[in-house]
Amino acid sequence: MELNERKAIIAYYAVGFLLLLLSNASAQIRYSITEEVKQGTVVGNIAKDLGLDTNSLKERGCRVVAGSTESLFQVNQHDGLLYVKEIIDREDVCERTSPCLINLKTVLENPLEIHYVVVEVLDVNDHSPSFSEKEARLDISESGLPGLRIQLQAARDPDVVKASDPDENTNSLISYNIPRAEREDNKHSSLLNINPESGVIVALKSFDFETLKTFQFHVVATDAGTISRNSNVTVNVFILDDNDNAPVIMYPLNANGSAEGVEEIPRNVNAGHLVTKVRAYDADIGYNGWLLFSLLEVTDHSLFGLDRYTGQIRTLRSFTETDGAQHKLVILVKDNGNVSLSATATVVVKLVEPKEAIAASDVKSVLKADDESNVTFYLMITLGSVSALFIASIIVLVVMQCSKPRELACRQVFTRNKL
Ligand SMILES: [Ca+2]
Ligand SMILES: [Ca+2]
Ligand SMILES: [Ca+2]
Ligand SMILES: [Ca+2]
Repeated sequence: MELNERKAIIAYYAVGFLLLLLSNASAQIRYSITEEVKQGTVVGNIAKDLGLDTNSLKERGCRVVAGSTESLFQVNQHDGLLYVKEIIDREDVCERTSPCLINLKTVLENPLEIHYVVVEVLDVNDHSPSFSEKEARLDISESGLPGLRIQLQAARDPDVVKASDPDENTNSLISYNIPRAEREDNKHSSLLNINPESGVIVALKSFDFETLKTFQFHVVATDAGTISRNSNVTVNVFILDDNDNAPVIMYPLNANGSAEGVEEIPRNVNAGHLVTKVRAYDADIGYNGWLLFSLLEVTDHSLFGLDRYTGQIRTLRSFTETDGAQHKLVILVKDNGNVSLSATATVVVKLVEPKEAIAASDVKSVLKADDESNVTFYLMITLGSVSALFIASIIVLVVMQCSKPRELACRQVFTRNKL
């Protein structure tokens, strides 16, 4: 530090000390007011509390100053009352500091007189707890067990907690709850509990993605002010899929429910002949439900091929005399979950001689022809009945006309019939 600078600092403090000696500074006085009071609200009587002559206040230029900033208070030079110059927001002046103290100096001149005044601004519950977002997202894995704990975003309240006095209202002490009415109406939110102090949500049971994908509920944050304030957040819950379903074989499926089937094909089919298609279903989604097929067992690998995506089984070559008449294939169907689940299907392929195939085909044709002739027979009977009914209706009409007293009508009918 330069010598000149040191001299300047020493001179500054010396002048300050001299002014202090010259001035008549007294002990400080202390007032308190609540925030948000109207302009003009009286804080205290400075003249009375400091023992000043009210008649000389104006003459001596009595005023209050608050450091370098504009004072929020003003003194009346006629009666010495200190009053609020503008509305004070405690959260703006002191943020979360407690107590909130504003230091003022009451200054009088001729002779210079300085008095220190401290005004404490008391909190009122003028802020509701608030969540940073109006909506929150909660992802819950369907594999989450009951008792799963999920932390919800904390709500904030700019008012202060008066921890020094537990009996006093605590304007920013927040408690959380899920409204009772909502718990009664929304069966899904009744499956959740919330810790009132921490806001931690606890799942009372596990969820099943396959039956419930999403639901919504509200969390209310309430402060502990004498007249409490609250706000709420909408929580959108998304149940996340897990691989909790194994593939289910839809075909082949025999009468007792096992995934086994027999397929007969002529021995003379060419390579590429479609033997059958294994069909399977998985209730999960995405990779957890994406199925791949593979041959787990096959009597002859050169004979049959399996499409890993479609489950189609086709012949790979023509059959020869030496190929057996029956082939067993075991197909593995696997999903693509992280821990994959699987099922198996068994297909027995029987090779039948072309003659047998033709014979089987002939039997089918005969049955089909029989069916067709039966249909024709029933059609003829129906047509005959309709025609008979029509003729009978005409005869009845003629008889009715003849039975009328006017002969002319009868003659007319006969004449028309002759024509
Ligand atoms: Ca509050
Ligand atoms: Ca407040
Ligand atoms: Ca699942
Ligand atoms: Ca699955």
